[in-house]
Amino acid sequence: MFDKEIYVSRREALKKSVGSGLLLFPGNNESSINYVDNAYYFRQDSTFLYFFGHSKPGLAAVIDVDNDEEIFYGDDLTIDDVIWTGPMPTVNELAEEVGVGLSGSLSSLKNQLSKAIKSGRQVHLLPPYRPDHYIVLSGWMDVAVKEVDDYISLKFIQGVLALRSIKTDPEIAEMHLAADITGRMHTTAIKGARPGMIEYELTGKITGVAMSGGGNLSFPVILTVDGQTLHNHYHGNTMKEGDLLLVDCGAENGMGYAGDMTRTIPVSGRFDQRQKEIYQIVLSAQEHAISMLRPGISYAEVNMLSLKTIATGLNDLGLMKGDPEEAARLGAVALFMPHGVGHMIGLDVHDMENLGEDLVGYDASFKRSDIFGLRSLRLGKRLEAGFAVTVEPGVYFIPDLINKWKSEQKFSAFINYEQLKKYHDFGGVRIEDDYLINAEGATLLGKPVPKTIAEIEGLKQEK
Ligand SMILES: [Mn+2]
Repeated sequence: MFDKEIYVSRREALKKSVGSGLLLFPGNNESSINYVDNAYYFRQDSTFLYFFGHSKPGLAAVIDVDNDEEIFYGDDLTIDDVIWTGPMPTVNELAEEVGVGLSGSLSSLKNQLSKAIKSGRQVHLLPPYRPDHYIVLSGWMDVAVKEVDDYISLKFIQGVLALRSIKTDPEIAEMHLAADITGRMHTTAIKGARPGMIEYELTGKITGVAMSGGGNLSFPVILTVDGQTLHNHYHGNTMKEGDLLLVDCGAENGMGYAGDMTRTIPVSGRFDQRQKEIYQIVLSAQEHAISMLRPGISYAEVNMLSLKTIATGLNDLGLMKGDPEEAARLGAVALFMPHGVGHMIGLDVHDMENLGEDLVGYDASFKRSDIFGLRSLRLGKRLEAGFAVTVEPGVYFIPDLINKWKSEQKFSAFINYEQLKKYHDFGGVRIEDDYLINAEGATLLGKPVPKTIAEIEGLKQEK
């Protein structure tokens, strides 16, 4: 955990920005896999972690802004619990560790909340994202499940967003650690991939690297020879000579901060000519995007210039034609890159998306596009110093999408469907790194991981 004072000052700032009412922070509970006592890996709610530090199930907290009170809730273990779990600090001790003066049981939380609601006081909630949150909140607040959403508070959301968007020095140090573990997952994958191996064998190895860093995966591993399928979680293919392997994975470290990186590598150790050409286009798009990172630039603009770089490269190969800028703006490049160039990252791999993707990524000056491809950009607003973002352009050849667009002759002024026939079996390339925006530009999070064609081929030759 961070120093107590960090949690205290975060809560002080939040109280000032919300101004009145009761702020409710439900921690996460255990979640069962196939019977009650067999639970998934426990992950604390990120906002609870941010303001109250403790990563244990069965906790909650309230900030009563009107009376300037903070109360930490949970049930102390009984001797029956201790037999199974070992001794644990009391709820009062947990509260003290993060500078909270008051503590109580979960039944006293229920009393406090239902009383507050009956007397007409304002209770602020963040949007629940697990089904059990609704049941728990309905019980605590003594309102119907379908009424829980009525308590979601834009003021609370915006207060949390404003604080968590700007990464402070102690958080940046954690993010470097998370990116370093993530980098080790990638060097393991680059060195380990070889013809004859099944995707799950390598997935298991890099999952082990994440866990050996003291935390866990920050999201389920994407490791596939079918890189054209964007969120491919199937790991049953055998890698073959000539295949490209797309690996998009990340670790979260012991403090819960996430890394998220992608490398695309030749299974056999050498890119062929066609792979080199596409890879180089994606790399140029990423390098171009990185060179633009600085406070004040909008991520929508960074996205647009990445698409333009891709269109220029594909024009040179004869796969696209026409003006690259127009191709990017109108949405023609979405055939090859149907996702956005990146997203915020922090305690969540898509940071704070539980608070609302548009609230995190857009604001009054930047509205989400409704054009296919451009609308998938998760972050469009202006960057600020302290933002942590991913930069992840890609080029994919998705046969079903190509066939559909071709049959409609969609964007036929920009796309050379005849030439594209030769690329249906290509797969996809994505390259992704994490950057922190600072006053002058941006800093890479974590140590650099081989990325150029020469670096990746070089690392694959090492024994
Ligand atoms: Mn990502």
